[in-house]
Amino acid sequence: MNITRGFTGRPRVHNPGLPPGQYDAGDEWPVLSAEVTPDLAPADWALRIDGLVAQPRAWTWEQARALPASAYEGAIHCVTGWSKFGVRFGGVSLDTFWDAVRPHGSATHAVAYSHTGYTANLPLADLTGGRAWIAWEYDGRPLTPEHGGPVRLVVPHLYFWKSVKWIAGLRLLDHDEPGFWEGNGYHPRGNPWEEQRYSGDGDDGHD
Ligand SMILES: Nc1nc2c(c(=O)[nH]1)N[C@H]1C(S)=C(S)[C@@H](COP(=O)(O)O)O[C@H]1N2
Ligand SMILES: [Mo]
Repeated sequence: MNITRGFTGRPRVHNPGLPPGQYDAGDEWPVLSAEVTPDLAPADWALRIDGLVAQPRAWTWEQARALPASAYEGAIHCVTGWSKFGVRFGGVSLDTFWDAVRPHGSATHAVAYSHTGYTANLPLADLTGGRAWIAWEYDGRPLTPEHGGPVRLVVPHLYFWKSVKWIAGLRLLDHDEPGFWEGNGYHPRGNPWEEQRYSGDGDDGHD
């Protein structure tokens, strides 16, 4: 064992679930919001999916809650450095919504947008295959407003800035269009395992 005198941080235990350059936030769940937390009641919430789809449509809270339940259990990774393990988000898989709207073959990317105006761009491939959720529960409880309640997007295999809080909709496009952070120098894809923090980091933005 290697002990460094004067080192006051938490013990460094090798954790294979920790992407490069990240630390384990433990029980902490920091709040990161670029905007003021909106006062959004479930009755005022709706999700709209449009753009390059066969059947654009919107879901109210009641309609979304009636869809088959799906949960994510695992880790989340914020680009500022913290990762959090053993989180549990409950909601509906985005695949269920794609089945309803039927994306065109030409759709390659999505812009996810918040009721506040915050946006994030994502390759459509990162939002399919059981890797993305529309979530309203955390640890079996309603998602709190500061963490995106009543409903947020959860895309845990990418940096958490992609997981838009107070999600209002997804628009499918045939090209990539930078969102809020991506337009401010962050990476278009944001894969934590490739350390794609800033534009130009890591590989070309594909798997
Ligand atoms: N609407 C909205 N969604 C957002 C953000 C934001 O500022 N506004 N911040 C992003 C960032 S950088 C992170 S790390 C996570 C933080 O979620 P949390 O506050 O629940 O930890 O939300 C993401 N989604
Ligand atoms: Mo973040």
